[in-house]
Amino acid sequence: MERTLVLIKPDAIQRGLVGEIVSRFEKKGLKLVGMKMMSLDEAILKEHYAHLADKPFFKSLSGFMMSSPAIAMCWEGLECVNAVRLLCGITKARSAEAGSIRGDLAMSVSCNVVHASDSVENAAKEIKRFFKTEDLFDYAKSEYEFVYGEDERA
Ligand code: DAT
Ligand code: MG
Repeated sequence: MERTLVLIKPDAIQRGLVGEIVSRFEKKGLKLVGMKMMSLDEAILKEHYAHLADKPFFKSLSGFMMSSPAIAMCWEGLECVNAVRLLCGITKARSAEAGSIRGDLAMSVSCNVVHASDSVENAAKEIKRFFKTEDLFDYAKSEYEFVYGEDERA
């Protein structure tokens, strides 16, 4: 099964949306394998948003991400990198599809409540960036019998 990294951004914590966001992933049938609240610093944000380092909004983006704590989560499931991106919706929240997390809970491009890894390759790098191996948990999830067909569980 794949794993992906999700960040609950400072705006979501300030707005009291943590439970709502976690619940979306739980209800989908994904397995939570790691979770921690943390203050992000410039070093981790430079790495995490390296693809945006030369953008004019980079400074305000990192300022926003450091404005209060964030919550890092690792979710597991079949092809879950793509499934989680779909659950989150597109970057510009006010244009994101209704039903998605950003589409339902946010209006902004920058304050868009969540981050999710955009590829299997980046998910592996991002999980390592935010979690030590011992902070990730392997356990059986009893509901898998009803979340997946037999062939999908193999
Ligand atoms: P996503 O978070 O949907 O993967 P991204 O990787 O392109 O989008 O950008 C990372 C974050 O940077 C995004 O969630 C919000 C911020 N951002 C992106 N484009 C922006 C813009 N034009 N103005 C302000 N913030 C922006
Ligand atoms: Mg991205």
